[in-house]
Amino acid sequence: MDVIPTAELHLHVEGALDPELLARFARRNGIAVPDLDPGRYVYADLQQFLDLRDSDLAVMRTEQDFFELAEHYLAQARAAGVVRAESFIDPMVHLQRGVPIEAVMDGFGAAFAAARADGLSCDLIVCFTRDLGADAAQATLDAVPPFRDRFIGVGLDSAEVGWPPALFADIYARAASEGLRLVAHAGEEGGPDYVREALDALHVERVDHGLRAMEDPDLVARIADEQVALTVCPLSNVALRAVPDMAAHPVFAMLEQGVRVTVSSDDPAYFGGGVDENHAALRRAGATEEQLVALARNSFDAAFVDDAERARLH
Ligand code: ES4
Ligand code: ZN
Repeated sequence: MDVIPTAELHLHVEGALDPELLARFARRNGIAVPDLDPGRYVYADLQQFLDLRDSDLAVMRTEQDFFELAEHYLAQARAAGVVRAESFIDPMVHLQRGVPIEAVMDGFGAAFAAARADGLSCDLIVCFTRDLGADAAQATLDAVPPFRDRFIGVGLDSAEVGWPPALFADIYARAASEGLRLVAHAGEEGGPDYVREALDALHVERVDHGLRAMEDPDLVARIADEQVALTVCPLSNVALRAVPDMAAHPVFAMLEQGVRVTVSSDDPAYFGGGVDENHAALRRAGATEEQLVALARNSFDAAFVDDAERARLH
């Protein structure tokens, strides 16, 4: 099956850390190689995945590690049909481990700049790790101005329940005033109220996941009416048990109800593959080629690019 050209709008670069890179970085940095048994990639919920991801990130120390991880994602993404990448990074997680912010921003930033110079449309989005709290998010926004040319927007990720969007309203207002684009994870674990709050308190331009918006018909009508994009990640949602199985994934209902829904891979090394594997899983669950092409068209419409670039992507 041919790859479907698409924009990948919901991808955590740290989630591309596969067993081969884990082993390479661990050896290079003199850290014990983690247990790489494939059984490690089974989760009861979001938190179990986040715990594994956090312990794996212990192998990442230097600017070169960050550069090679991003380079690896970008090469895989191109092969998977990605023609525009808007990719999340989580600087706070690395700063917490004592990695200097320069290693994170310059390593990731240089790999994205190199891919751009090589003809791939791609940009970074700095995420606030919501369960570290609003003060840490504020500190992150305070720390990144020297790297302002390396990213285009801010996002909000990690454990959702107990960390409602409104906690971060002032920080998002400041990010907006600095010309940054705004997105947030909402409605993956949290209910429809989290999605509504991301729209009303944070003024996000897209919602990452947004699955549980489907429980509230008025909210779905608004999202369809305003054409707020939802960046859903089918393999992630099944792996983290946000949905029972692929056939029951709300992406099908979203398309039927006129929602601007897109497909991305979230954390390709942890959930079973890139955007191409997500398309394949949707096909196996009954998605038609027309539906997959509609999802890709939505991704171009939802991308943070100018009109000329959007026309080129379409
Ligand atoms: C994440 Cl909330 C969430 N879901 C999937 N991957 C993630 N990486 C960081 N936060
Ligand atoms: Zn995510």
